[in-house]
Amino acid sequence: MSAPPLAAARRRELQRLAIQMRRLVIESVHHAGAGHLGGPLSAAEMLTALYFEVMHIDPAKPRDPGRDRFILSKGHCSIGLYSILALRGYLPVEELKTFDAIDSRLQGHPDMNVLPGLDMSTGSLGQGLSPGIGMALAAKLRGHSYHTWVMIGDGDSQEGQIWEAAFIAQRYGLDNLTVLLDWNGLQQYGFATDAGYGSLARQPAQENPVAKWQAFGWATIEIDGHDLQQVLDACHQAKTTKGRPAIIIARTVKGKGISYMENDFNWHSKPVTDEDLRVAREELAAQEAAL
Ligand SMILES: Cc1ncc(C[n+]2csc(CCOP(=O)(O)OP(=O)(O)O)c2C)c(N)n1
Ligand SMILES: [Mg+2]
Repeated sequence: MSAPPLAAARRRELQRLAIQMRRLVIESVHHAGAGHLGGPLSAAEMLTALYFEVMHIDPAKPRDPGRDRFILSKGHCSIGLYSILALRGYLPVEELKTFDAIDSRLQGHPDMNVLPGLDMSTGSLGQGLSPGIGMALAAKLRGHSYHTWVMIGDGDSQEGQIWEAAFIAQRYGLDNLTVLLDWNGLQQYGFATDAGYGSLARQPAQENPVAKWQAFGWATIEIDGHDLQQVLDACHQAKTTKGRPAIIIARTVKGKGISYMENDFNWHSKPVTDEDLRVAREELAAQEAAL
């Protein structure tokens, strides 16, 4: 089942927000002198859709018991989440300049104890889905109608804990839980496909996730994770799936939006030079002008 089609003006507005988010990510990492880039950039449309269109949330009431929950299991992409939270009004955009500084609320990995609006602290890969299951199960047991959304990475889901969680979520029929897999095909490093490594060659971050999640009893929805309408349709379909949890398997490009970062694992995490920033701003401005 599809979501109502976006009006053209609204689609442009959301696309502009995704571009703004990308700009904030790069500016913040440039300012901090360190940080992750590729993963936040591949998640831009999904985070924009969730925070501006899909989730039932109110930035003025970040602890409202009825709010939808969001967990960024790939917690190293925190600056993407902080940027979208800032655009949505949870924190001042100016505060992004404190990213990764000592005593900042915006640590390299999300800390729910210091920043209202975060539903879980994450950063050690593989651990975000388990608390999501707790939240979804609690909603069922207490008769709450909120929905729980968890974003995982393909490298993140190489961790065994994800699969223990996947198994238990279908066991409890958690149809109030949706996972978004940012399937960008890369984790921290690239692949040595042959180069003499033989059986020790690094494998792609996650192969054939559709069959794997189906085997674990989940409803699967495959999309282009950079197409906002597809993201919205998938969220709608996931939310209306009954009797089992759903996963949105979103094909994405790591580093999406900045030509020299796309599909290059070197930009997983890297300082941004003044020249890098200049080129990135220019490219994003051109994308914005073309909307
Ligand atoms: C348990 C654990 N092992 C290793 C790391 C270091 N690490 C940080 S990000 C990352 C790769 C994550 O890849 P993926 O989930 O695909 O993220 P994305 O491509 O979206 O950035 C690794 C290995 C970690 N944070 N936690
Ligand atoms: Mg990845």
